[in-house]
Amino acid sequence: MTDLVRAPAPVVMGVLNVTPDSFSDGGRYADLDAAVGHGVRLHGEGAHLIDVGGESTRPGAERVDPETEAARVVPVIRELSAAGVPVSIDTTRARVAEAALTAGAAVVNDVSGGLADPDMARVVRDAGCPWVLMHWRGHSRGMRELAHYTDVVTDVRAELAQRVDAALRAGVAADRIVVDPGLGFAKTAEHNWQLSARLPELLDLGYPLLFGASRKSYLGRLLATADGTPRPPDDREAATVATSVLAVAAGAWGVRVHDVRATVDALAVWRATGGPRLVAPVGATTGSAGAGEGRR
Ligand code: PMM
Repeated sequence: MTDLVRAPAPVVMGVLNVTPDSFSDGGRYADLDAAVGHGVRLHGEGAHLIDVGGESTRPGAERVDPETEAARVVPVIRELSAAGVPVSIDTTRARVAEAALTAGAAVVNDVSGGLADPDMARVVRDAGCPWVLMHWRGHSRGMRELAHYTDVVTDVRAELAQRVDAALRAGVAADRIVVDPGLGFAKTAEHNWQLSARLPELLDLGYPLLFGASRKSYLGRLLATADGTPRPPDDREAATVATSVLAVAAGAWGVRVHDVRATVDALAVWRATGGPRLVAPVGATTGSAGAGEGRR
């Protein structure tokens, strides 16, 4: 698993939320068999990693206690690992990460980039596992109020660089670090489009970059009906696939998606075309059609 960070091909991370309330798949995989079955299916469809989460991070979500979170994810991770399915644990809590790693998880995906729990760096360092540091400004309940930037790309880049420095200072190896712009986390739709359009500025940090746009509400707003009704999460797949291909073509290391098959198929087309890379014109900004006051 350790070479996953250096994988030459784009890494596809399949989302498995073992929560009652995630915005897209909440409640669907709360039962152990359903969760394990879905994880095995996503792996069979080509996901390199199954990202198991036990706490919803949708805007406004209430927190769950660590025991509940661990009780949701640990049995699923144990079974998936026993079935040979590589797993990442999507948590901001060191205790939950530790329990997940013991159960067989190979990667820690921390949407707080190490900010939420000061003990996370120690857990990751001791495990020697890859650590996804996502850009984050605060827990879901209050993150809408935190979506203020001078220039979102410059600010996210600087804040991610701080998280990387903190991880390195804590003894985490540089080749274990993956960064993530955190689409939808304290970001308006316009912020998400800016980050998507200017990924090379984030890639310039020098770390592999994970891109998580799948089914997020800014895509629903982009595809809204004439009267402004957002496209529902399950019907944002074609847009999600487009984000995956564009992100990988811009140089992203990997994508985090709900519908693995669609993205794997699209990336097969990209690869067969020779893996063309987008080169952003200097000073390019976004065409933010449909972007409004959305989150994610
Ligand atoms: N988004 C969500 C949860 N975890 N992890 C990373 N690294 N990047 C993301 O963008 C991200 C994440 C929220 O989406 P979900 O509710 O569909 O899991």
